[in-house]
Amino acid sequence: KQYRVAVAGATGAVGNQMIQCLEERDFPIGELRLLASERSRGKRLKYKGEDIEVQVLGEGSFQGVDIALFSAGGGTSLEWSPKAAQAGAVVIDNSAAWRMDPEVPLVVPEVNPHAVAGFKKKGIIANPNCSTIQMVVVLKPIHDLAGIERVVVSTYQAVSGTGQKAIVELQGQLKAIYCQDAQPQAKVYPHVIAQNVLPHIDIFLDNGYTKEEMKMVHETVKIMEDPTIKVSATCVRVPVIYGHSEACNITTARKISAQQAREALAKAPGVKVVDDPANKLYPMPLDAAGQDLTLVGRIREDVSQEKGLDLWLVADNIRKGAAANAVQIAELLIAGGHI
Ligand code: A2P
Ligand code: 11C
Repeated sequence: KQYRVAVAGATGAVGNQMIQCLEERDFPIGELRLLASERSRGKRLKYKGEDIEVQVLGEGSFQGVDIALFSAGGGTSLEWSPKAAQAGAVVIDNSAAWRMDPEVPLVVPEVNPHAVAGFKKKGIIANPNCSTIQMVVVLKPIHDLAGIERVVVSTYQAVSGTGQKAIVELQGQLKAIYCQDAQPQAKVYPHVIAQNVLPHIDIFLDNGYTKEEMKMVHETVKIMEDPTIKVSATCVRVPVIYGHSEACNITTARKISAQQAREALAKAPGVKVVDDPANKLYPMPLDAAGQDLTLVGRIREDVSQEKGLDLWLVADNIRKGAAANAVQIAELLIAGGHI
């Protein structure tokens, strides 16, 4: 069977990668509809060597569509996901708009694949935040083995998480500094990101955390289906283009050795252990970019507590953190006979 697929936000950093993931994974597509804003009217994008004209998202865009992948911002998702579902499509939404809605499943296929069935209530499945996705892929096998009580995570997030405009901004600032002997200008972020590190992602909340940090707290519990897991996060933007890195300190209910954790992770789906410090091998964004596995290394027993582990994980935030995870969810819908 072939499916009619729409990508809303097809011209963006994630939307573009969604098209590439559909192509690479040879998704059974009968018709591919590419949607964006008025700004992209008439633009053409390539899918399997064919030029497809981008259409302006509007009434009628989802008529006859089986699966609608959304990555066009929270406002667009809030307005258009229910309309797409109403028109008969199953929506897989990459924005934060629907993630914590109890009637919308939040799915990472390696962690809670069974949850996709819950799409029937609203016709929408939410794709988690990129920082959460890569962390839960690694937490799941450790939770199954030792029971995770608490995670303290610090992130090192790439600018592509903000979208195409932030990639252009970092590149422009680097060019100003190194090629033009000029002052770098900040527009997308409140400060210059080139040569800098910003402990600020998304808006600040009343409790002193940012919204990005609290997404990691709440989404982890929902995906892992365990409200007892406590998370505290510090989310930081670094001048990297692709690939989010995370330093995780984990407290477990039962003591496990670093080697036991390494063995469980080596068997886990979607994970690749890169942990050979003697040969200077550990996960890095340049190695994680352009592929769909979450790389984990620096796995060690925490010297400050008996039942604790420290580890370092890196994934491509646009692929596993967004586009690839969304396409995997679509594959689960087909495999489960839901569409
Ligand atoms: P456009 O390129 O026409 O502005 P990114 O996350 O890289 O910034 O990309 C955002 C994506 O969402 C782009 O494809 C953008 O289209 C699309 N988008 C933004 N606002 C709207 C809207 N109101 N309707 C449809 N698509 C939108
Ligand atoms: C970032 N994680 O790196 C964000 C991007 O909730 O989907 C994705 C925000 C979200 O900036």
